[in-house]
Amino acid sequence: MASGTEQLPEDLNSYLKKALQNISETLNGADVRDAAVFLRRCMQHGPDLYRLLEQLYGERDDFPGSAEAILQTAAEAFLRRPARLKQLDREREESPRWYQHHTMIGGVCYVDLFAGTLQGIKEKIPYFQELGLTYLHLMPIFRTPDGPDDGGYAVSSYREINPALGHMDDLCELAIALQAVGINLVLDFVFNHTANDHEWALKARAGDPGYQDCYFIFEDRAQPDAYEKTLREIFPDEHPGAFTFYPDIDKWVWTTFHTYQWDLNYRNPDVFRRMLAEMLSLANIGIDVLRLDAVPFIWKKLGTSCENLPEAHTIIRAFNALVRIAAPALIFKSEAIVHPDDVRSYFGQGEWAGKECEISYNPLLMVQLWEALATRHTHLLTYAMQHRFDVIPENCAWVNYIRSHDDIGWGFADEDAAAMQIDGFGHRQYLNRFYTGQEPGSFAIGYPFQFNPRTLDMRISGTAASLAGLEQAIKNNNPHAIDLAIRRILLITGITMSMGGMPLIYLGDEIGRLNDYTYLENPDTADDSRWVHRAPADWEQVARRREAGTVEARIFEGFTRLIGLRKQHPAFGSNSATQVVDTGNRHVYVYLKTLGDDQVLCIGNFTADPQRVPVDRLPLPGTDRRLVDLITGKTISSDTEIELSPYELMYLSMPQQ
Ligand code: OTU
Repeated sequence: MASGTEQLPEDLNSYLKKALQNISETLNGADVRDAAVFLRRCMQHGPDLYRLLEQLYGERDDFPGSAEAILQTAAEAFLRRPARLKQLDREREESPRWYQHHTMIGGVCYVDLFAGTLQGIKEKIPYFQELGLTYLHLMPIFRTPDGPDDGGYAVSSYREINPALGHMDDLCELAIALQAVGINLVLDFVFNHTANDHEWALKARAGDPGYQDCYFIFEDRAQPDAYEKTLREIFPDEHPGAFTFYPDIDKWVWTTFHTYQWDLNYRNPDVFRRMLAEMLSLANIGIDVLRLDAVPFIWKKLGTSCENLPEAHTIIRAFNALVRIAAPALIFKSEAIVHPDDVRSYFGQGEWAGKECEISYNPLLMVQLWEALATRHTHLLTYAMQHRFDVIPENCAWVNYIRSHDDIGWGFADEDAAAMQIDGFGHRQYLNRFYTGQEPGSFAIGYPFQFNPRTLDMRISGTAASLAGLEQAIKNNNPHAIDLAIRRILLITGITMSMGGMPLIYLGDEIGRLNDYTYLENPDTADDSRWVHRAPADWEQVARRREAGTVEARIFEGFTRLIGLRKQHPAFGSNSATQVVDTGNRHVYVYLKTLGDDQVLCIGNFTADPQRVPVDRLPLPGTDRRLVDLITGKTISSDTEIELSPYELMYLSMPQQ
């Protein structure tokens, strides 16, 4: 074990040598070129990996043996990697930033709800192509417990597909079919917890101490009570605190989310190694992006919130280094729905910038868009984006979205709100009232999720269309209100398409899917309002996208127009500059996108009234004021001000200098 940094090089050498000796036998069976590739990557990423593993596990007696075993697991996975993926590895090692391209368009769905089975998803490929998708996230598809399974986020086996959806062969076939048409496949890596009937949990429940050490299992309430002093309650509706009593073992188990989701103990290097094996076996199916579910929670320490701890980052860095060695075509997407500073930290910071998750959900943009729609004011949105958008490592990218399968929690920074003279707590209460339809003038139909009577905290469920006013407008049979709702949806969607990063469509939103109340009839879902926005696809409704004048056609055409424009404009990709502009009009949101010669000025009106923006407040280079709106094709006639209709979004093309 290393006792000081001055000894590191020697230790590192002996670690790499020993580890490589161990795997040389395995590699002997490999193609000479393959073995050379593996060794080259070990030399490149091994030093980082060793340092990271030493930080995590160096104090333990089983170090560095545990670190050698980890590299051995990576070598074994590398050897099993199919030739077509090794080819992709080579391509992506040469041009690693494929996910930043302006042609990237993401979609996400549940397999069962969208198309029944994996085979069904394959049959929907033409639909994905019609939309222009290049990234498809299928929500959890692995075996889960009978009964409630948190929409698949309680995984019983990472190697078996949920039999209702198909088999591993179907997934492999689908991965190949998607690759053939240029659609990247994205799956969840639910690695903070397993289901309580995962093989390891069953062995732990049977009393095996080795497996009990894979989880956090306590004899009595002493430790749980001590931890809970500083923990946030995540699913308070479901169970208070973070622990669940299991009578069969007469013990308390750490369950951050549902009672049947057991948190994994990454203080045990064997958990790290086993989960690495699961991760790389997913990579070897041909997964392009792994969504790291609930990443803030993976390390626990007494006396802390057990969220976003430094070791959580160390684990991601170590996993990333191992992926660069064994399956570099794969990238990570961070799912951290926390304070914006913490969200950003999962891209990696300082010397680790760009070495954790290459892409990340952008929950801040999402909540700010809904915030601006409710308040009809853009100053908080503008301020937050000025400070927090264009500040990520250059090899990274935001994933911008308006809705996901989860709830909306008002995760703006209280500091940002305060800078705009807004009280964060009061503002969240207002937004909760607005989106549950309790605020006068609200257009939204949404529902509370996980109301916590102690903190008064709650989050919001509902589809994008219902939250944007479409459900209410249709109920009231009000064509004007329908028009406004469609404009709201297209306004915020158009911002996610153009601001920089990759847009992600929660499939169903492209045809204005409304809330669905049938979940209330099913005891497995009735207690979780998120199911209101998780309805089975209605393919008759989807077909109406082709009937001119229907709501579906209007929304779908809007989406495809925006997607088409994104695909034409390199400035809408992730490697362009974003200048968010305060124009003095607090009802419009303005940003300039620039990449080389390509410049587009985007202006969105967040009110149901017309808005005017003085041209001299806009960052227009030179004196040539001939602007064309790419969305409508219209030329802007006035050279003193730009007028926007209700909720209008313009993509103004800038004259070439
Ligand atoms: C994620 O969400 C998933 O997206 C949810 O669908 C799961 O229920 C959950 O993990 C457990 O697997 O709290 O309300 O900071 O906020 O991981 C959603 C991240 C959640 C958490 C997030 C979690």
